[in-house]
Amino acid sequence: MSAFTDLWHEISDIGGTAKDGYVRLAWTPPEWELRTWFEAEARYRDLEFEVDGNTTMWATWNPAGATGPAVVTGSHLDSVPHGGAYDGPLGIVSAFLAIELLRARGVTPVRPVRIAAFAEEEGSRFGVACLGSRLMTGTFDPERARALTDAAGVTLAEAMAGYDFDPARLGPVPLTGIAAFVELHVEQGRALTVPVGVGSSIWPHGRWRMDFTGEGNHAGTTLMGDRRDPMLTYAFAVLAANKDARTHGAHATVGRVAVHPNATNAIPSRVTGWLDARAATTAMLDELLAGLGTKIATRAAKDGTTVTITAESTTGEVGFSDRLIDRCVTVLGEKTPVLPTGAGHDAGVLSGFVPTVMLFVRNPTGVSHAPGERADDEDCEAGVEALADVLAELACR
Ligand code: HGY
Ligand code: MN
Ligand code: MN
Ligand code: MN
Repeated sequence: MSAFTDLWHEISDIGGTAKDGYVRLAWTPPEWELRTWFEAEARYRDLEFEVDGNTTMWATWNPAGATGPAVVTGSHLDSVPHGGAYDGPLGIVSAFLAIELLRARGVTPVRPVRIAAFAEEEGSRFGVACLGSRLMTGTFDPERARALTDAAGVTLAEAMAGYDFDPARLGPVPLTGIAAFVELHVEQGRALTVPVGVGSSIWPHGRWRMDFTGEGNHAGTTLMGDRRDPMLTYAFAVLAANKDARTHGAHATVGRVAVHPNATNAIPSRVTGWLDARAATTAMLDELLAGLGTKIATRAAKDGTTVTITAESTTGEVGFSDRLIDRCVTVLGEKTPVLPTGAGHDAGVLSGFVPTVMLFVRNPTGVSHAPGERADDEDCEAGVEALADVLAELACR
């Protein structure tokens, strides 16, 4: 077995279901198990371990003579519900192994090299994507974060406190200690046909909560013409989002819905749908949202329902550091593909504050956020080598 398969298998059962992927939500038992693994791994590898106020875990290689801001690599350990194994953890496992490789090569960095594992990257529990990195960079209000609730009504503050984390410590962390951030991640479509590529940019994207209200009533006795059914407005919104995304060359998805009272024989009184929308430019995304807002409001008036659309989290256009992209391509070979992605990442949040770049590892299925997400071991090994080469380039001079 390779060093990669060995370490990968240490976490491959954590949060796994028999046939339906991984459920590793922030501040839950499986995520805690991953946290325990991360800490043990850091200590075993003689890296300094710490957890900051946003519950980001850090493992630092600080060899004698290393000074100044660190080169940081890392990703996240949480997953979407019933997601794949690679989205997030691949960047963490690769980071430990890249440091191992650099040590084996006798490389001595002049700057510390740190691994970061950010919390609630998927926003699968509390709705806000990249919450840990947003809090760190001061782009999300800690007060608002503490009050976020999950599907069971548990607040984020309560969820954190359940693991003895102090919610009062949420908030910005000085970024002056970071010279550069490199996130290695599984590629999430079919865009990469060689083992490793370099990220160029992230599509602007966001999440919008759509609340539809109508009148709950009996399914058998309410005349069809008397109904004020929010499910109809919701269904219209889903179809309109799909249709308009196609005409705008954008992506729109409604992957989550809540219905009240959720009974087969009752016209619902409330439906909430969550829209995820992404486009190549902010102008395209804004145009898509504006058009949809108008169409859905018109439809609601016709249905006798109401709709309110609220942004839960948004990320503008992200372009990674040209200088870092050039250095990655120089180190990895001039033929290395440089590609954009429609997926969001902590790297996207950090790129507004520190020089940032991403490395992508080929995904042979093109599936992500689902159990079919894959990366071949050989490609992951190539990813570790690439990350080690890039860290050496950034941390040794
Ligand atoms: O949703 C996303 O794009 C990311 O994987 N968090
Ligand atoms: Mn993801
Ligand atoms: Mn991810
Ligand atoms: Mn009845």
